Amino acid sequence: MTRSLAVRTTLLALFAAVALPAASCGGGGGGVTDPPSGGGGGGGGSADVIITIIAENGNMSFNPNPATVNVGQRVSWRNSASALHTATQNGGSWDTGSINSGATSPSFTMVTAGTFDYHCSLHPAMVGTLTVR
Ligand SMILES: [Cu+2]
Repeated sequence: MTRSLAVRTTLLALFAAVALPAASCGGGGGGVTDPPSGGGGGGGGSADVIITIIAENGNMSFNPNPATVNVGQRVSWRNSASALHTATQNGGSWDTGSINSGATSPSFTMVTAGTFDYHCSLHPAMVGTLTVR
């Protein structure tokens, strides 16, 4: 009895320790993008601009590159290469996660003007630039 109570208390403490930093992190975001809308209607196909991942080929990996979009536009990356790739902003403003060959990432709404460099987290030599104006 006493033992199971202690175990439960420990689990609660662990949960709180994990949950609290995540909660405070959300407040300090101020990022370039709105998070991808979780189940917001059109799914991954609702992007205004789609950047194609061509191949693992340095600064020729993404097309167009550099790409330019307007503030408020939604951007997705479509992987036309055969391997898994990502489009990961260098400062962490967006990260598509692994995109399967032939698949399109969720769309990210660009809410801040600026020039943003990104790369593939699986192949760091794959680099691109997205300008938001
Ligand atoms: Cu890659």
